[in-house]
Amino acid sequence: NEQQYLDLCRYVLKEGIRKDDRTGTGTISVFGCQMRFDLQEGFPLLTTKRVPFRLIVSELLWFLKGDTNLRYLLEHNNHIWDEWGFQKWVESEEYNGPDMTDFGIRSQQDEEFKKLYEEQLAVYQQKVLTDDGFAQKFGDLGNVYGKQWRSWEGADGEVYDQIQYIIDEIKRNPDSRRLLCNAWSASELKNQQLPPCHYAFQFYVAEGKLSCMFNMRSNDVFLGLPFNIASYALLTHLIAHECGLEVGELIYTGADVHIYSNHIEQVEKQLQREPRPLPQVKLNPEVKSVFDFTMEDIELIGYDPHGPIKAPVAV
Ligand code: THF
Repeated sequence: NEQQYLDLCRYVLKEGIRKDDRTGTGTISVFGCQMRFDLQEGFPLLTTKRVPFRLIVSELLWFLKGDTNLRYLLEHNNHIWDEWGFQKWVESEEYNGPDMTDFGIRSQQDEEFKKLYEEQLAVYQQKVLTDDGFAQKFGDLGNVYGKQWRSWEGADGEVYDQIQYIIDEIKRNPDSRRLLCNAWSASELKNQQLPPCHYAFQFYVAEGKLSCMFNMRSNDVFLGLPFNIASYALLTHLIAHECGLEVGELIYTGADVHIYSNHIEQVEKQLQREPRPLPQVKLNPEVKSVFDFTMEDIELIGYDPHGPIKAPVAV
């Protein structure tokens, strides 16, 4: 199971082509990959480095609430999206602190700047948490995943809940080939701090098991992909739970699959490690609806990973 991820890392290191990117970091990249995880074999959270599961849970619950504001994530001590909201603030008229142009790349190259950046980021986080007006204006990432999943605005002016549709349809017509959620909307790209990376996913029911395939246009193999696999595995568990199904397979399809040039040493370190048995996820049986889960209702059992490996995120 995990071996596939490690093989994908090896493949990108070996065959990847040097390619510049939006963030100015540089990547090695391949185009077009697929992996399949049998969810019956265990929960696909990497064991060759510690992956912070609680961040995956709070991010997924945030999507499922239809929320797009960082406040919820900050309340759960989840900082994986901070940079994208921060960017909105420092590029606005209202920001009058030190110049933060290209803060992502500069904070990695310049120690002095990094201090200034961390100060400003702390100010930003505090304001999002405590100032409602500020949070509304600068804490919101725009019409990102939560909005598209739960309140898609149709060309007809109606609002569509794609997750509810999938659940209703699985219960009514499990053989459906339309169990699909699309987060990519041509008319919304300008209203999103970052266009969706995992832009669509589809479910499939056979022999009492729920499978899921998710598609990624762009994928950061070292930092993002371990999160994305675990997130869609968990979503599959939640929906299977509500619909009274077992879990089946999780299938990943990636397009521009890349390793950032400043993650290569970390990947090589990880590749030295032996995978350990996979953990299991346990859901509170009292909770019926996917939308009612809280952090406490989702438990990870038997996770015994190797140590964490740190790496800078490209913004
Ligand atoms: N941009 C880039 N460059 N990579 C991504 O993976 C990514 N995402 C989301 C949006 N833009 C992206 C954000 N998801 C981490 C994990 C997922 C992220 C962003 C960052 C991260 O830094 N993980 C650390 C732990 C961080 C912590 O403990 O706070 C790790 O070691 O796993 C892909 O969806």
